[in-house]
Amino acid sequence: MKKIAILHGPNLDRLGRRQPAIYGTATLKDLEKMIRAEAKKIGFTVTFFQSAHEGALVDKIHALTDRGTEAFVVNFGAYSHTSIALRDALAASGLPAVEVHISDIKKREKFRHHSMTAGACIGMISGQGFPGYLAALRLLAKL
Ligand code: CA2
Repeated sequence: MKKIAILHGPNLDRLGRRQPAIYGTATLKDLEKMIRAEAKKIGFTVTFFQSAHEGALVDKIHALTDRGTEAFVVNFGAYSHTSIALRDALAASGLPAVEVHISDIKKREKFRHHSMTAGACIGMISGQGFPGYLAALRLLAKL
């Protein structure tokens, strides 16, 4: 059974409360329920962590790596576009990671088109809504 950590960045705890046209009406809790159900089907155990703080996410990647996590599914929110620190933390973990974006970042403002952190991931899934996270789990299941 693979141990997977799902990391959520800033503002993802606001899902379902604002901007439903972009992010839908379901909450982070709903998303985690969906992920848990898919993980159970595949035979993964999942843990979740959300923070608005870049350093807290970096520290969590290191701690989870040291405690036996085997892969990551990450949506670092706006930090995806800027954070060399998060990219380095994922790379330092040596673990496979899949980056997910609920919205299609290529179809939004230009400043969202590039992901800094995707460079340390084995794949990026963007614009599939919440099912993108399930696709990320299935991708990791193939490794
Ligand atoms: O599409 C995605 O998943 C994003 O990672 C979401 C981030 C955004 O900064 C990225 O460019 C793309 C934003 C997180 C969610 O923000 C919300 C804001 C208000 C209400 C609900 C969510």
